[in-house]
Amino acid sequence: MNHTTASKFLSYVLRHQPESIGLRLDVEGWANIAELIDGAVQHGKPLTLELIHTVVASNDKKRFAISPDGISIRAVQGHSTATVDRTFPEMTPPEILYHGTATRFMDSINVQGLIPGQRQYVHLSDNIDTATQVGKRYGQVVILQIAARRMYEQGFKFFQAENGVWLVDRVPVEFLN
Ligand code: HQG
Repeated sequence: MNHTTASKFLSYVLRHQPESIGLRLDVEGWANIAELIDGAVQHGKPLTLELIHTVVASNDKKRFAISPDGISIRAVQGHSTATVDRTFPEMTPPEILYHGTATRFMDSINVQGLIPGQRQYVHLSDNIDTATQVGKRYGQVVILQIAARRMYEQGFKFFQAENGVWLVDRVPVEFLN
C-alpha cells in the first residue's frame, strides 16, 4: 500500500465505514490501532504500524491524530458515521470564513443555504486557498464568503477541529455572500 492509498483507506474506515473491516470507534472517534491493523489485514489491506505513523505525520491536512499513549487513532473531523459524535471546542469565529463549492450546487445552495450533506457539519476554512482546493473536487469552483461573526452573534455555535477546520451545523442563505 502506498501513502495515498493508506491515507484514503484510513479516511474511509475512521470517518465513514468502520464496520467494513469490523472496527469499532468510540463516541470521540478513537479506534484501537492494533484492531485497526488486524481488521485491515483480514480484509486484504496490508496496513502496518509504520505506514500508519508515516501517514499521520506527513498528512497535509493533519486529518488524523494518534493518542498520547500511542494506542489509538482517530480522524479529527469529517465524520459521517453515526457511531461518532465528537466534542469540539466551541470558538468565536473570525469576521469571515470561506466555503469552496462547485457551480452546479449553487441553485440549491441559494435556496437551502449550506447543509452538511453526508457529514455531521458544514466545513469552513479561514483562507481562500483551502476553500479553493475543497471546491475544486466537485467541479468549477465557487468561493462563498460566510458572515461567520454575524452568525455567531445571532447564536450559531462554531467549533474548530485540531487541524483548523471550522465546523457549523448549517449556514442560512442570509449569511452567504
Ligand atoms: C455542497 C474534505 C447542494 C457543499 C475537504 C459541498 C473538507 C450543497 C458538498 C471536507 C448544499 C458536500 C468537507 C446545498 C452544501 N445544496 N449542495 N444546500 N450545501 N452543499 O465533501 O465541505 O480532504 O461533504 O458545498 O477538504 O466539500 O476529506 O463537504 O460541495 O475539509 O480531509 O455539498 O472534506 O476534507 O461535500 O468537504 P462534502 P466539503 P478531506
